[in-house]
Amino acid sequence: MRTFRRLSLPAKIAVVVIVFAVVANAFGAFRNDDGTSGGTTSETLPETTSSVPPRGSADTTVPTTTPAPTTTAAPAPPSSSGGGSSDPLAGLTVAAERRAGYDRDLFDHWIDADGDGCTTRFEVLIIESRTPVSISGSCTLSGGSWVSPFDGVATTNPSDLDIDHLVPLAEAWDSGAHSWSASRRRAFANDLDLAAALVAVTDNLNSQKGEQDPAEWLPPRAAYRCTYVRDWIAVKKKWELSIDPAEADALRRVLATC
Ligand SMILES: [Ca+2]
Ligand SMILES: [Ca+2]
Repeated sequence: MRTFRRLSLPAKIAVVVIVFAVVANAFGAFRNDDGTSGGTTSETLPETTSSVPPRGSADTTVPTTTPAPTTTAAPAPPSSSGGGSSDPLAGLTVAAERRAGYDRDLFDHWIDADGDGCTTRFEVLIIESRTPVSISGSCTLSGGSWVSPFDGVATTNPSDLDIDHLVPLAEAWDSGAHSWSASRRRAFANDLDLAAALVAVTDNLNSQKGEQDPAEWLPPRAAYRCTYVRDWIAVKKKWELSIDPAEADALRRVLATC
């Protein structure tokens, strides 16, 4: 300080200018080093980091959010599990039978619906004859020939044949007909529209079958059983009759062999 006092005014000014220049130069050096030197000062300068988002965090989060790999895992439709739609018993209700109140006379059967003199019984014989049938008098048939599907026995004598309700009247009652009107029971008992509903069969087999369903009785002719069971199902479906659990098992058991 003593030497500074001894200096002349121009010299002092020169010293001040030099000192100022050195200091100013030093500040300039710090600013230029911000981007390159990466010293501790660069981390504290807010100007450079404010315009650019925090790089470290931004750069790592972007790539993790842009890919969406979840869409490849989503489509997994197990719709190829067919089989349910091919169930031959689909649409049938499985329920316990209900016998209370049954009387065969509640089914008005063997009517002459079209008034031509031939009852339903004779209509079936005429339809199922394998040869032309002549009808005379009060529906007397001649010239017919039949083969009973239950046993394969052929006959030309219609009195050897019974007309079987494939689903017996009692079975129908047990599986839903108990809640029907009399006219619906009559329609069921005289169903000529569904070929499977009424079948001309050897009379003693019709008696043997009685009121039994496929869990209890099947036709003796094994080659016919698949048709018998399919026809049974067709009748039950048409008339919206239920099947009992044992009956359902029997139907499936037979169908598995077809
Ligand atoms: Ca008739
Ligand atoms: Ca049954």
